[in-house]
Amino acid sequence: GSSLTRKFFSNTTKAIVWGMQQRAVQREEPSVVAMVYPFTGDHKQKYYWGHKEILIPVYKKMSDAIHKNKEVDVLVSFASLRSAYESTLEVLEFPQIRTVAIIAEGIPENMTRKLILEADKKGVAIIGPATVGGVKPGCFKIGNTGGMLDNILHSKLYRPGSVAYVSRSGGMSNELNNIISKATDGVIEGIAIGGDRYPGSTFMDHIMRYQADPETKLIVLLGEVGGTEEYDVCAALQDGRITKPLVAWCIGTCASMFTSEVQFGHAGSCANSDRETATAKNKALREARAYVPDSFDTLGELIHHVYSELVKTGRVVPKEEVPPPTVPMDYSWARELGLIRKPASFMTSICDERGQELIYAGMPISERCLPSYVCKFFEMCLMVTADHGPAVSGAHNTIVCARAGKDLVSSVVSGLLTIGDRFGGALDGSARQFSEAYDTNLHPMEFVNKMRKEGKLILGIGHRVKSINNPDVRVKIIKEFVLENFPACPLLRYALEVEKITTNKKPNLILNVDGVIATAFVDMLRNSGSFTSEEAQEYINVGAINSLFVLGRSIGFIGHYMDQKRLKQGLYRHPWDDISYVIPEQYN
Ligand code: Q5B
Repeated sequence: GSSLTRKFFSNTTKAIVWGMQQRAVQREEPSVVAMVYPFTGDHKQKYYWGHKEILIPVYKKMSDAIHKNKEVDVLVSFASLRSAYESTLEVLEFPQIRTVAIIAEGIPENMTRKLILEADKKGVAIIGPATVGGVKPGCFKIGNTGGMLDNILHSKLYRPGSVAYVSRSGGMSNELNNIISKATDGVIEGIAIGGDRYPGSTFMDHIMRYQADPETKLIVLLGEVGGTEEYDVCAALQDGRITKPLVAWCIGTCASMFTSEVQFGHAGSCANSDRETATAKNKALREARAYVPDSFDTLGELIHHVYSELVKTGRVVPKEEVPPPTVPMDYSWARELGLIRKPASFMTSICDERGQELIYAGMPISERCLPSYVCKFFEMCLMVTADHGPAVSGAHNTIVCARAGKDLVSSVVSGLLTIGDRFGGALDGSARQFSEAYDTNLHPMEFVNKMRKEGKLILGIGHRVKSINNPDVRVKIIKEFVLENFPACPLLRYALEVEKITTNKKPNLILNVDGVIATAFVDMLRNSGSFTSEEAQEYINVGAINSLFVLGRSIGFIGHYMDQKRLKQGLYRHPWDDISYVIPEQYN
């Protein structure tokens, strides 16, 4: 109602914020003393206060927030358009709250009107809905009004000036902050009443507050196409309720250039009659002795002109310029502006997920970077290494672990821990041994003898159950594919020569699945043309080849885990008759 001529904000204003709007709190603190967020229990949230961080209580219930903070009389509501109606009605039940700012856009008009009616009955001022709110420099800032800190400093919103404004649009209120700070000694208060057809408080509500405030010397009104509220201002100018100089402009004059009716961004910004056009309202304001520029472009000049006259005639004593407070800049914002840098703690070169498409090693995932025979080779390796039955060390561990009631990750990890030079996972060692021998031109026989002399096993040779009489089909599949498809495979051929010698000694000393994959992998790295020789060597050194076995076998372990759970297998205990108890004789 128009009787709300009291000051809404002072430098002791305390407010509650409804909703988890981090930014709205960060810069208003300590005027924000509590938050309401019905979706979590009572807790505390950290917010910046200058260089420090402070804790602000968050309440689940509005009643708790209000009762525990008796000094609060403002509520800034970031409730969504769905919950704003209910939560505002709730807050109106508490006489302690005198001003409510509703940020949400899109609240149904019938609900807004009910809210306005209820608020009027209780003498509560509503700012919004569909607004960024407002600002009273040196006292209070609603929500995100004024923009980022650099903008607040630029528009001198850290200290009061002499000019008060009211606008509909929040975006345009930022422009007014800028214009007024350049044309005058700055803003003393600015409110954006919001773009809905039925705003909770009107231009006149705020203009009459500014009229009543002795510190406000000049009033700026930024109206817009749609509605007839500006005519109330004309009437007040004409009947002497407004005596302070008022500079006014209604935006949307371009609407007349369109042949059809134009709906601008706000729900209320559409002229339903000639009277509601921006041109008609500007004319009426001018006739009612408001200062009206020829266009928005000259609004700043006119404000400056009127302000200068006030200074000249002594009605305004420009406020003394105070140095802006030092406010630390947010780290993320400073980084975005390129003002600071810091050495990164992590480096990565394989994956960049920040853009729309995932990039692997500089290559969008939709593009294939390796020759198709290489991709096929990888696929085959993963298939043949995925599982080799429940009896092998890794699967056995996974099964025992699963049967001990452990979870998937624990059981799989238990299996993975067996991977190494003995039970599969001898690939890196195998690649190293074979390539070193081949690169130093050792004859396969010399290599076998050398290893024997050194008492070392040849990694990639030998199998517990497979032999030349019981060939390992996995090895056969990979071997045939590589011999047929790789441009060159000298290391695999070398390993096959070694196999001829070892199987001559013992039929189970075959080139095993690790050996065939390891030597083929080195051939791929060296001969596919996709890697430099340095890169190829580096992959061998960093253990890239074992990763194929680890990756493939993880699939098998997952399978064994699931299988055991599905078969409802109970705790495993190894049978006594399968354990040879070697007890020292004196204890028998
Ligand atoms: N001898 C694999 O041995 C096994 C020799 C060797 C020279 C060798 C053994 C070995 C190297 C490691 C390796 C990965 C332990 C295998 C795989 C995955 C799997 C598993 C599955 C799956 C088997 C008997 C005689 C001794 C030894 C000599 C043995 N290996 N000489 N170089 N590499 N290989 N691991 O049968 O004179 O009698 O004292 O460690 O590549 O297995 O399915 O089960 O998918 O899960 O236990 O397929 O070869 O033979 O140790 O009793 O030795 O042969 O010096 O000579 P065995 P041992 P001597 S990929």
